[in-house]
Amino acid sequence: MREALFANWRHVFKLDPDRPLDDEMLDAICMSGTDAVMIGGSSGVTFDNTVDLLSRIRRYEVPCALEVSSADAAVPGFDLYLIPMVLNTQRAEWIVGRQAEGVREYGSFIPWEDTFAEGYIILNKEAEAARLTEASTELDEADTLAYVRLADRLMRLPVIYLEYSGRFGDMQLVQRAHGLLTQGRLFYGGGIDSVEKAGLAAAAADTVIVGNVIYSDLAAALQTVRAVKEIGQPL
Ligand code: 1GP
Repeated sequence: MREALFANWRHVFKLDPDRPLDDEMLDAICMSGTDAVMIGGSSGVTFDNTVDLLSRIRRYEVPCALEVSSADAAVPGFDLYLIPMVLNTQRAEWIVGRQAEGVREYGSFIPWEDTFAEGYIILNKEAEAARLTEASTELDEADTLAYVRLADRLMRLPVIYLEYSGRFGDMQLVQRAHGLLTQGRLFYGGGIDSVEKAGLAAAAADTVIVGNVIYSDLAAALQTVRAVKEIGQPL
């Protein structure tokens, strides 16, 4: 098996195809030096708006990944497909149910070599993804680390994603989670809106995902790239 495309990604911008982004802003994102652009969102992601955004990003060399939350919006032509499995959901359909339906429907078209599971652990109860999936977000540290270990050691998932979307998380916890991993890569996302937070997240996680601030303060979003890259590796 060849090395996964994301094996060395440190910084990723996550774009929501349901939110407007003009050409100038998209140019700045794609030329920012980020390692990749990921398209994803908890709601409003459709085949059409995903195709539209992909075709605009394809003018650039930056790798482009699709986080597939709905099989209907699985668009061909991405460099990488990431399939979330929400480990702390109370509804089994978000662990493997919807994924199984997608495989049943599109199995023969799935580029398996470029498709990887992400073990999501959602820790912000206000996040749209937490509401949608009815995630048990009130986990203490021992619970959270148990999920991390289970994902890494038992399920051997290639990506373990600590998701605080909308709020900056507990970096000590993220760092401890990182310290437990033996084979998976730790993605962190949530509330990064400054150089300082980007640096803290980069010191704790393998890959830092920056989303919302793109739409609220593009200049601050762009500065996170350098802030992450300056921290060579998580501590
Ligand atoms: C969302 O983890 C990402 O899925 C990034 O979070 O939007 O809060 O930056 P933010």
